Amino acid sequence: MNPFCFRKNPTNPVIEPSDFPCSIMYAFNPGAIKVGDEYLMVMDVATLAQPVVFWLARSRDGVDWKVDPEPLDWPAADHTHSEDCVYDPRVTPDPDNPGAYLLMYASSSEKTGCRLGIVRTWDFREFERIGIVSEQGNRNGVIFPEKINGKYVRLDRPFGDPNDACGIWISYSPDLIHWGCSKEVMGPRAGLWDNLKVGAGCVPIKTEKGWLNIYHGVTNTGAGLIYRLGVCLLDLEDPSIVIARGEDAVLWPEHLYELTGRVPNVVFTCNAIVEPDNSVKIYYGAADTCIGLAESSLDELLDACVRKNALVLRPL
Ligand code: BMA
Repeated sequence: MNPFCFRKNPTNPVIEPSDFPCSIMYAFNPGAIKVGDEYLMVMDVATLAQPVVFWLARSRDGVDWKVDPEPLDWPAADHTHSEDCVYDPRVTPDPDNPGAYLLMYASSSEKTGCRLGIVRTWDFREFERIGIVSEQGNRNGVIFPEKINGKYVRLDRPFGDPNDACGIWISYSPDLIHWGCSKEVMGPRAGLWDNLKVGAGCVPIKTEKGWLNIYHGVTNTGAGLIYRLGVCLLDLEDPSIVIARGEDAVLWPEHLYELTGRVPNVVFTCNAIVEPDNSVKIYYGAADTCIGLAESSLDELLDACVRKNALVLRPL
């Protein structure tokens, strides 16, 4: 069994700030999907003047990307909230509207803090606001691609003080606007690579064995945080139940473009693309500065969900 289940593309980073038609500072944390034969990604972009906005890029082969001339035409916030900055878009096919997509994202404002927002789009040009759907102090929201027991389901990561430990929670909704029945799904693990914070990464992938999630885990080294990715499997009918959670990280910062940048030592993903041959692509933010591509397969990721690490010290 190969412990390195992701292979990073040798041409990484596949998108970097110099690929943009105008000067920007950083491009990272994309939500990426495949529509027909075309790959699309909506990414976080820090412009020279503003905090983070969303920007679209397209590709025919998943490696060479063409970045749009301008940021997305993002709908203005209504009177109910303010939004200075948007980031970390997760793109889910809309379970009720074939051909449409829901973007769940972090909506941040100096006045009201960070909350989760949802918009719907049919063409990635126009975006219809569904609403701001969490309390203050929440991000890393991910909507499942199917309703479960008639309800929309999401994972998210509520937080208090940004340096406190936090875990992945689940909530349910009849209409995408009102969410409830929230409970914790999994938290950090003492002694392992994800011992401080864990948050949902990609939109969950339905497999015969359960909902596969590639999640991020954070550890504090004393000299700063490290963001890595791991895998877990949630029950198909009741995704608040964790069936399996691999002990090993499956992707971690190791190359210069992942180790240095706006925020060093970060790999972070928002979506995974399953190809017809069951290979899996993730596009990931590297050091909150540029974007890498890593490839694996469903089989390798499912194996990684049940893998123990023989070197972990266990109580006698
Ligand atoms: C998380 C999010 C991500 C970011 C990561 C590392 O909390 O804010 O957007 O990539 O921190 O800075």
